[in-house]
Amino acid sequence: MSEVNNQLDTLLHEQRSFPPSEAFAKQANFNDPGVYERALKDPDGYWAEQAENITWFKPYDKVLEWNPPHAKWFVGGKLNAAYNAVDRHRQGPRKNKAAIIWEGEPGDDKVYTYEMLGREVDKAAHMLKNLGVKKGDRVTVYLPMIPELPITLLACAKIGAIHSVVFGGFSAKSLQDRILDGDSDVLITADGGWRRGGIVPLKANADEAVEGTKVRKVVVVQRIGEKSNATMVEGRDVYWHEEMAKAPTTPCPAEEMDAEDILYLLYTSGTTGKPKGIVHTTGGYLVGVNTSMRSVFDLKEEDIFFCTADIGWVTGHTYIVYGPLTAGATVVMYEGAPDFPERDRFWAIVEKYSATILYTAPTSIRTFMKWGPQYAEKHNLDSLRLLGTVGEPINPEAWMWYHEHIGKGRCPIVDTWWQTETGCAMIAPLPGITTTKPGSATRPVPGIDADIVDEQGNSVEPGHGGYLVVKKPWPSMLRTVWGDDDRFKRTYFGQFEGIYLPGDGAHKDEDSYFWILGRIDDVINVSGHRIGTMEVESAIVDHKSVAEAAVIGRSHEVKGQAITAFVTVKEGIETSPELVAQIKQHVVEKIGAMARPEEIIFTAELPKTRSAKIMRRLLRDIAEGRVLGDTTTLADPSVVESLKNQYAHTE
Ligand code: 6R9
Repeated sequence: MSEVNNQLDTLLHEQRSFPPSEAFAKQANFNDPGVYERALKDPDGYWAEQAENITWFKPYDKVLEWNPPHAKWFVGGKLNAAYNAVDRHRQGPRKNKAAIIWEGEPGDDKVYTYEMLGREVDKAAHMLKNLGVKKGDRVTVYLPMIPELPITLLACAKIGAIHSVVFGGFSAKSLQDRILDGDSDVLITADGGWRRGGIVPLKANADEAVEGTKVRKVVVVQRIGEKSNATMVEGRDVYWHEEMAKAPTTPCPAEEMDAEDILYLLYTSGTTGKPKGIVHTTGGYLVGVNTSMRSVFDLKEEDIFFCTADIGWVTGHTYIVYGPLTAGATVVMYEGAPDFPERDRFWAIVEKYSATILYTAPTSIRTFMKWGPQYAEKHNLDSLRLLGTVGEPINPEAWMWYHEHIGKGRCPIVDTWWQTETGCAMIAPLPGITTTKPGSATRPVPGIDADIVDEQGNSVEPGHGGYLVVKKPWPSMLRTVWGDDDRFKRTYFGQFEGIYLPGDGAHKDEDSYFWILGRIDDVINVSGHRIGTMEVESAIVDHKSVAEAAVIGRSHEVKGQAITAFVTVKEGIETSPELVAQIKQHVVEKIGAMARPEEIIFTAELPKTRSAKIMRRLLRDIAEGRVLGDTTTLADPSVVESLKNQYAHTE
């Protein structure tokens, strides 16, 4: 936990606190502090109450069946996620309300009302059926942030197919791994995506990825058109717009799904080289995400919710698609980069659509800080009333900057801790109740029994740190790892019996507030993206000149963490700046740009213990320029001296 202790000093000196304003508290959906106690005493009752906000085709018989570590929520209940996200709103006063306001990077935009969205989802659902997709089939989705992305997810949900979204920044190889693991035979992609005016070659990656898989149909959305050099493979590839034109325009009936039927898979990095397919089911997930819209985000009928995440990550699944839409909200979805064409793009979007809630990542806030407040000052941000952050710990300075320059001192900030595995926000303020402290995600939301414990699993006293754990099941929890239930049990429930271990370290302050300090496993959080050290190491070792590699995350001013790779080359290979560039590029090709090492340090040997374990802690100390800790277990202490000199050299 050396990582954890490093950050503690700064955090422990954080004294500022911000109680909710009277006006905000008065109008908040959740403003009775008694809700925590009630939910803790009777979690099933609390969740049953929340489940009333979801439309069930058939009511459930039982709230929870818990056979640790396997949970079944809303047992026997039948429902459909797309019906809840779209169709039920088409029947009432929200019919002509904006569901999705989409803005393309080049400046094009489009508004879908619930009725319009519903028609598109129906057509896409028919299209998938026409292509032979059936209930339970996995559909892999590799799309840019265009409306066809949420439409595809909802169309899958409508017919009971399981979507598996792969972030557009992932390489062909990563896409292929996920197609193979999910065993899917249909891929939805595009002829490219826009990013800072350039074209992301999604189709070329897709072509490479589907080789050697069972994929029989590739549906291609034309986003780029003429400028794209994507090619179509006869018999396998079809255009989205052509297939949609063939689909009937009649409503597509919503498949009646069991509460525990799988809604989606989403892959996330772990401590081994192989990503885990996190399994989310239908009933519990929808209840969880819908609840957090009303509690943590205080969602109101007239809100315009702008979440800057990509739907390729869980934040987009939950807070662009299923959360806002099941709640009948208007959500803003932006295709591109925050600095295209100028560094004020987010603020221009907030102003243009009068966004009321903004949800973004600490790494973005730190980038905006670096650019300076003048970009936000160019725009009228008066519409904003609530701000949120997610993805990594937010440092108090970034929190204060967000508070002052974006929230103008009047918007509460909800720092939301959660994971792909948890489905929705778990530790976060309720903005009408909780006094916030910059840098703290505050406390578990009602219905979530989280704690910080020591090695033995005992709750730590205020003023101490330990492992973050969740002691009771919750509706939107992962159900298993796709195809590997043992890994699910080992990874998440292996440490403490029946208790969920997220893999984060945390500190409890005198008020029992939680301060999340970051990963305690071999996962690096680069700009809010989880990257496994093993995945990067395998990619580096795969380069023909490399013998061995050790990868660590070091602290980075903007990205939170950056990847440093220590590399030994094969006999007879000369190290050179070209080789550095080659290895970095190799990682990009194997995994994706977000995994590109910040620096490569060549070394004759890696520091290892006498039992041949790489001493990553030492490497991290070297990379962060700290005085080295205990090196007595090191097999060859001279390795460290030479590494230290090397590192000083690269800076
Ligand atoms: C939603 C999401 C999960 C990991 C998680 C933790 C880090 C996320 C955080 C946070 C401190 C927050 N994390 N939110 N750390 N404060 N508010 O990001 O999911 O991509 O699965 O990442 O991100 O380390 O374990 P995911």
